[in-house]
Amino acid sequence: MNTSNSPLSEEQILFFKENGYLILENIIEKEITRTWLSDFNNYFGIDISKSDSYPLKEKGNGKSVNFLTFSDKKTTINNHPKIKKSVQQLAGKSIDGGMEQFIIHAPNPTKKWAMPNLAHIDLTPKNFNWRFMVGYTAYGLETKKNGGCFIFWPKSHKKIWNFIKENPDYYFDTSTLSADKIQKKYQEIITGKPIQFTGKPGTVLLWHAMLLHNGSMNTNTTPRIGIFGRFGKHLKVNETRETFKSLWDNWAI
Ligand SMILES: O=C(O)CCC(=O)C(=O)O
Repeated sequence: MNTSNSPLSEEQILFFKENGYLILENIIEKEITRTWLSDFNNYFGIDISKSDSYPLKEKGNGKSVNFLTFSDKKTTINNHPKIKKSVQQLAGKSIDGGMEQFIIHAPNPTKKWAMPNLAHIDLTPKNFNWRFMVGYTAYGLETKKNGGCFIFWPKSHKKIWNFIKENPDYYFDTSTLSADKIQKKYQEIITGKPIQFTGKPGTVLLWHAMLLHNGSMNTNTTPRIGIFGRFGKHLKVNETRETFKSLWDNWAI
């Protein structure tokens, strides 16, 4: 990785196209990842070292919560110059960051880790006039195996795109089926071993919008502090989100 306007190498771009994800190690500076931790502490009013009393609700993957308060917009990943340039290299200059959030999975060390029952792709709401292209995940604390990792199925972006092309009833943008039914179908067609994204703060996982993924249980002793966001393009009048001519039709690669 270099620092020019084209930070990604050809190998990285090919890897992203083939696998639907790309891991950028140590791309975010420590000063920034530290602010995420203090945002987390301020939000809960707790000290990070006291990991047994997070005021979180029980959900499918354990206790989790979404919250949206970044203390400083400059410290969000959407605005990070190296990330933005990398995403622009993949998806073109007119891409914008949006829908950034923290998603926390509280520690649950007394439980036995198990795979999540369901997985999904992020269906951008129909009335959201945006072509969602690249998602990202980063962590505020080092996240190890079974520690509430973001789980994803490599190469699933291609299978899901091809499936929708052949089965337009399952295209979320125009489908009359419920989101639940659509997601279940996507899950049915994906086989193979998923990957738990483990990493230190500062490392960012970029993922294709149609990559099958989910959160997972955190049976370790530290909270999973996830920072998530999405990059997409605002649609012009009468522009559709997908042409289904080529998977990379609206991309720069
Ligand atoms: O919490 C996670 O690791 C996954 C979150 C997720 O699936 C999503 O934001 O769509």
